[in-house]
Amino acid sequence: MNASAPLPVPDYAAPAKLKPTRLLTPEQIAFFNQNGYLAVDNVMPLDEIPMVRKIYDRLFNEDRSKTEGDLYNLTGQKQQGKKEDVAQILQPGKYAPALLETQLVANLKAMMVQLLGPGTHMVGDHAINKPPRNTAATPWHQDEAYWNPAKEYRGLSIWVPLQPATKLNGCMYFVPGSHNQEVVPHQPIGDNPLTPGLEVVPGSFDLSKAVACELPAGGATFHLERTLHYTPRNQSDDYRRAYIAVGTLFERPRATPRKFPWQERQAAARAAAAKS
Ligand SMILES: O=C(O)CCC(=O)C(=O)O
Repeated sequence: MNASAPLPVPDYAAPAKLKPTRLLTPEQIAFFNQNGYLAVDNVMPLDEIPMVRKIYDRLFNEDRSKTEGDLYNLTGQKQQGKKEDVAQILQPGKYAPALLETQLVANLKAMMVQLLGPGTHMVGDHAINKPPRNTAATPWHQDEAYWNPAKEYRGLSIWVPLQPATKLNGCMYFVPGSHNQEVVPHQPIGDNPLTPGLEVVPGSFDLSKAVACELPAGGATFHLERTLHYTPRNQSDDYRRAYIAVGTLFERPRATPRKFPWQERQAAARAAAAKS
């Protein structure tokens, strides 16, 4: 393979070679179905955390020249030579296939099936890394606001912190029951269409019932495609690392078309910036 050829996307859906060592309880599954989210204290062997962290940190540092094409500043415009305030790598498994061979991923694949049913498979992963004392939260959003408005989905994300996740360093917050809503109006973060991230238009949803999910390292939160969620900025002196696995039961054309004007604004702004 030529050194600059794009790396192939791994077969995320491939059955795990390892048998799951942890599964969800019927009570946890019932909680997820009712609330649209779930927090679990431990989804992986604790002795695997240092290895996963090492791979993770390498992707954002030593291997940055390889991951650059999939590395974004989620909450702002990427600037040459400037570190991201909220750094995101799409498909880290493409750059570090060893991640997909871990007991962690084997466990998450089994848990996805428990939550959404047979046929559910992993479709991708991402990594969101908040540097110490960063200035940006990941604002309130629904994941489906990022996806194709011509399709309907049943999907979930599993968010795994590689150090304890707290209110201070940026744990996940959810609005219980918000998975039952339609996709609410979103806009690019800060209303800047060159920002890749999205936020709920301020005032368009009642966030007063939000709950924080603090977790030990190697725990996880689970949420559906419409569950409203957010993480605050990292006020600690360490990185706040999260590995995220995405699973799908189905994605199919919608009977009624919809438009996500926020995506159209972003596409138009990106095209104009590429021309100038
Ligand atoms: O890690 C974060 O800051 C946000 C994570 C998130 O939005 C997600 O996993 O869907």
